[in-house]
Amino acid sequence: MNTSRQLLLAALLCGASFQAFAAEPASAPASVSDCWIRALPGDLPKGGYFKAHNAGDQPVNLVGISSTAFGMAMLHQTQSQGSTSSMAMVEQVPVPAHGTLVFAPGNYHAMLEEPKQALKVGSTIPLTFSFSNGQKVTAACAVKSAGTMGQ
Ligand SMILES: [Cu+2]
Repeated sequence: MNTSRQLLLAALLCGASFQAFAAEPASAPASVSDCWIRALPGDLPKGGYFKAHNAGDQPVNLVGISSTAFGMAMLHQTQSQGSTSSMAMVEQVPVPAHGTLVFAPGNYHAMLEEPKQALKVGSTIPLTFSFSNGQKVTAACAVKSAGTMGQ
C-alpha cells in the first residue's frame, strides 16, 4: 500500500517537473544569417560562409553542420603561416554571449564536399547548424559565383 503510494507520488512529481520544463519558453539564443556558398566546379570542396549570432547571456558553441545537399559537411579554419595557408578541422567554434562570429573566406568556414547535385549560382541550399545548447538552426544559403570574395 505504502509502496504504491510512493510510486504514485513519484510519478506525479516526475510529471509535474516535466510539465514545468515543457511550459518554459524555449530558449533559442542562437541564429544564423548571411549564409552563402561559393560555387566551385566539379568535385572541388565548396566553402560555406555565414554569421552565427548569440542573443543569450551564456556563450554557445557551434558544434556541427549538416546538409542534405552534401555527403559531407565540416567546420574548418584556414590557418596562414607566412605565404602558405592550410585548413584544419575544428570540433567546435565558440559564439560569445551577445556576440556574432563571422565565418568568412580566409578564416572559419563550412567545408562542403560530395555535392549530390551540381550547384547552381542563384539558387539556395539549406544548411543546418547544430549548437551546444541543443539548438539546430537551418539557414537558406545563397549559391554565389566562384569569384565572390566577401559577403
Ligand atoms: Cu576548408
